[in-house]
Amino acid sequence: MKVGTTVTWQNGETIGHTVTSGAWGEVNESTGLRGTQTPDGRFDHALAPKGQPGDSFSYTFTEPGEHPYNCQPHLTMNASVTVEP
Ligand SMILES: [Cu+2]
Repeated sequence: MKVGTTVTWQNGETIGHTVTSGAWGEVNESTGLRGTQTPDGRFDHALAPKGQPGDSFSYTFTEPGEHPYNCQPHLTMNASVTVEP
């Protein structure tokens, strides 16, 4: 996706999650659990359970590059957004 694109995360589950920006790594190949996480403060939103206020979060990416993020309480929830110039 291009710079300036807004991404919306929508919680489709009845438990809370977070959308927390920052590098993560050392994922265990058998368990999927990440070994490191380094929040960078770009965004950190607690997603409420589905159907409750705050169950979605939007962020507009203004810088190209790879932007990793994770869910703080769930060590297998690791992802990234790639932004092209
Ligand atoms: Cu989660």
